[in-house]
Amino acid sequence: MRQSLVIANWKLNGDLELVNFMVSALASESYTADVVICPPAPYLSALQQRTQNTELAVGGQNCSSFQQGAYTGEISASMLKEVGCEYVLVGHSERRSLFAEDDQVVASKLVAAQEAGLTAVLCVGESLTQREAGQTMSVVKQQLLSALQNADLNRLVVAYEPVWAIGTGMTASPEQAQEVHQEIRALLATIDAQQAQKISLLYGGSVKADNAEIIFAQEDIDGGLIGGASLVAEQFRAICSAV
Ligand code: G2H
Repeated sequence: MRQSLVIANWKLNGDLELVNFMVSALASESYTADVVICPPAPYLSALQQRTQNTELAVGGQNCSSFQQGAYTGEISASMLKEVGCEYVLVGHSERRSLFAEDDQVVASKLVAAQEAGLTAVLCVGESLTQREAGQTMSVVKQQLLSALQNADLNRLVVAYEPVWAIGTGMTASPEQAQEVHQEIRALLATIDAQQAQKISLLYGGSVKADNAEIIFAQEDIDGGLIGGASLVAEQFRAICSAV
């Protein structure tokens, strides 16, 4: 049986007040799923302190592919680990499109994350143009396999996030999402058939309290990567309980 997982991706949102508020709002309940919060990096330590003695875990939204050195503005995976992170997102579409992260950069960040002892949450997904051109599976395959060349499948979560569904209010139908998740699991099985059955696969893209349950009910979907709705306590609590 796979571990279900819900990850909050706050992106460039939130403050110390939200850290305190969300921990109080979430920690009072218990969930079947593991629940992870990825705030902006300056709030990681505060979040780690507030979540001690709770079941909530902490994750980073990004890490450097470098371990240390003259790389102004970068944050290494081992630094994330030291301040209490267990997870880090790698290859989110906003990093790919807005910060020019290509498959090679994503692959090196993923290795850096795993070498530091973090579980890498690899994000993959096609644009609307690519979906309409019938390229969904080839894009996902390219992003997935290029990122996993030197990866440890024991420290891996994969999030399928169709770019056209991110923050747009458009969600993939449960069938569309399941089709791609099934394909991702089949691709993982070409690397390691046994481990592929154990890797948690998440769906992301405009997941809300009212669509979470039907998406999470799909056979190969083990939870979600949640953006906008993770900033609203009642929404996110309901999503965590929908797994
Ligand atoms: C996709 C998702 C979180 P949202 O980026 O990673 O954001 O739920 O706002 O679409």
